[in-house]
Amino acid sequence: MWRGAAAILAANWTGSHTVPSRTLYPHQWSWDAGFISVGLAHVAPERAWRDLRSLFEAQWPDGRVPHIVFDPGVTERDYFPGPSFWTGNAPNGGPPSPNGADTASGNGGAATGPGGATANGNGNGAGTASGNGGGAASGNGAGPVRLSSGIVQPPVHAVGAWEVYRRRPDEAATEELRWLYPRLVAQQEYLATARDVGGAGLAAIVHPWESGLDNSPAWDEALAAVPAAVEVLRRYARRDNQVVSSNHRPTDDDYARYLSIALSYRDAGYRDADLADRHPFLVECPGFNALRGAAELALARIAEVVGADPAPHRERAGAITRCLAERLFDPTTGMFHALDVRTGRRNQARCVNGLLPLVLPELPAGQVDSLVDVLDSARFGVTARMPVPSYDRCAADFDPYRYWRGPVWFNINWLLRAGLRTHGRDELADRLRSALLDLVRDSGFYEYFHPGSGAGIGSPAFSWTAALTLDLLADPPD
Ligand code: 2M8
Repeated sequence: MWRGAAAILAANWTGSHTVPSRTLYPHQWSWDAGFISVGLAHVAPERAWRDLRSLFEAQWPDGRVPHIVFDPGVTERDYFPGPSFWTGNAPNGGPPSPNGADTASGNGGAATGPGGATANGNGNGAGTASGNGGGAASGNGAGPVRLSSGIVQPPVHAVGAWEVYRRRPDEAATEELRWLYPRLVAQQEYLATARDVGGAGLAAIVHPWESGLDNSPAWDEALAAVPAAVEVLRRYARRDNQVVSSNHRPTDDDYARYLSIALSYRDAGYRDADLADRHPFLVECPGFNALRGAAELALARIAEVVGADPAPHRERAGAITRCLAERLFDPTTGMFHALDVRTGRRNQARCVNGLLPLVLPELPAGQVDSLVDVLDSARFGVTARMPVPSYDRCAADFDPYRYWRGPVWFNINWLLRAGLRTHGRDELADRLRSALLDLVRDSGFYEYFHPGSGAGIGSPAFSWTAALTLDLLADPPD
């Protein structure tokens, strides 16, 4: 299994970064890169550092780390929505030309990023509206320009960087941490300020894609209020449905709304000022915010290595934990729920992101007990065979095939196992680890898995499944 997982990571390595999947996701994805680094730490730490550097070279001047950094060598046809959609450079707003990736650059001059990073951005610093929309161009001056999307994903990179460092804490790794630290801090700062739309200390996501759990039922209500950009979708061709079955992916209706939200953000220059007045989708996700907290704790450790003050990071982690505990926990369901900032309502669906606050060590003991009960109940139960599904098994609309609406995902389960260990629930954590390893042993390194049969779904050679398998194999129970 070890060799199989390492081979997938090697095959998905492009020379500067790892793609999630050659067939389905041929660019670099933000939170994938964080999980991938955790696995690369065991087999190729130099690639782990390069991967993280690649991503952060594309960081925007305002601190945001884009959810996709596009590979200029990949054509527009190989992934939708590609760079011309995000930059707004598709001719007349129509379908992108195959050469869009090559022509969509040149939006502006160099801007100085956080920590002295130089990014050839397009002036999308916080608060500046750029008529040309987003799609920051990355780079340190060397190599081709890499355009990006303008939205983010959960900040798991500090956790990844810390894992890579602690597996081999030599001078080269310390140097990498010195380079990354100010950039990771800027990423956190962006989320803590520009994205605190609700004003309570939690970051709001502006698109379901920012959660990483794209079509989770957690967004259904908020999404229903968004107009569907049916005409826009019609002008493009979805690529995902040509690669895997459309029953295993978000629906066209979902996509029409995803495009509508992305266009709204893009056409406002990816500005975050006044989001509450104009943006159609603003939701506080418990998973996203729990991972912000976990990032602060990893930053505290990194700060100690690079000679910075760890105390403010620990304080921020504590503050995020308190906000989550007060604002997103529902005692009637015993778990956390996403809050729609536009309506002030908490979504009632029981989704797996509502269990992720378990990664926070200072979560009140009563909430920890409650999450563990839900996790081990019939809704999410870790049976001897199966890890935790992405949605409540007892829900009427539980769908064992459709992406984040039922199937089992490796990255989420890896985080839940870490959370269980944080709270001393070792027996359950060990069961989860065994179930995850059984799954890949029987089915392969798939993107996601049927929560009943364990059959693999989506991409068959998926990077974070391979990476986190390596980590589980290297980390047996005490
Ligand atoms: C999926 O999301 C992308 C959009 O970002 C897509 O469906 O095209 C999600 O599973 C997300 O969490 C993941 O990071 C990405 C790449 O693996 O794919």
